[in-house]
Formats: sequence, structure tokens, C-alpha cells
Amino acid sequence: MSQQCLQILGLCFAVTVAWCCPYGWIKHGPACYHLGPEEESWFDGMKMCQIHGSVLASVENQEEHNFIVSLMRNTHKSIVWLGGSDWNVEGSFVWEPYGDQITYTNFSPGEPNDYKNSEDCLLIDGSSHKNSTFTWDDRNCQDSHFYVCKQMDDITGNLIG
Ligand SMILES: [Ca+2]
Ligand SMILES: [Ca+2]
Repeated sequence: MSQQCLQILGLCFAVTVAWCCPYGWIKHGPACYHLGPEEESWFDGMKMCQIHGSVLASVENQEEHNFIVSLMRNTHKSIVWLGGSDWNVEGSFVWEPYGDQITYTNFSPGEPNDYKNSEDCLLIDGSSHKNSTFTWDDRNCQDSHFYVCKQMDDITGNLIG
């Protein structure tokens, strides 16, 4: 199925069943993704995503994980925040802000470990510290890292020209 789209005068016109992502965002499956250009705390990363009509990314399966890792590699970002947190109930990670259950995980061995009882936010770590494995870790939400926003096709998908 073709996934081309036309952008004319700022309006999107879908060709076949596709839609347009905002400029600077990358379409993959039923969502658009954007890597934040600056390092932020998990909270500020979530806020920045929300300003742009999205949330910190959830990861539903291995294929989506691999896609986000490819974004990280292409932009030379070794660590990015995801939308997962166990801030609400320690040890029970959900996808914020909706509280969706996490069904797929890709944690590093020994993670999540809630180190010093202070780690409540999820990230993908592809740094040499984790042997460039691009696996998940819980970290202190106040730490500053790049982050990945995800915008679902809730509204734009219906704007067929
Ligand atoms: Ca925790
Ligand atoms: Ca940890």
C-alpha cells in the first residue's frame, strides 16, 4: 500500500490510506515520532511532547522498539526517555499519561532495579555503559536525557482530502 502523502498549503491530503506527519516527524505504522532536540527531565520531556500534541513514546512490541532504536542510531542519541513510569505504584510500570499496561518489555539484565529507591522513569540505553545494547532501564526522572515523542493517528487519520 502506498504511503505517500501530499502537503499543500499546510493541509494534508491522504493518498490511499496514509496521512501526513507534522514537519520534522517520522511516520511509522499508526504513529508519528519525533526525537526531542534537547536533553530534558522525564517530566519536561513529557510536557514538550504534549505541547506538540503527543506523549512520550510507548513501545508496544519488538518491531516498534527496533524502529525507535534506528531513530536513535540515525541521530547519534544513545539514551532516550520513553513514556513508562512506576511513579504511581512502585514496581508497576505503566505507559503514562494514560496508565496503559506495559505488555512488551526489553529491560537490561538486572533492570528495573529502582536504584537508591529513586528510579521511576523508563529509558532506552544504548550507551557503552550498557554495552550499546539499546535495552531498557529505570532511571531517576529528574535526570536529563533526550526523549522520543509519539503522536497517534487519532485525528489526522480522518482528514481525508
Ligand atoms: Ca521505581
Ligand atoms: Ca535502573
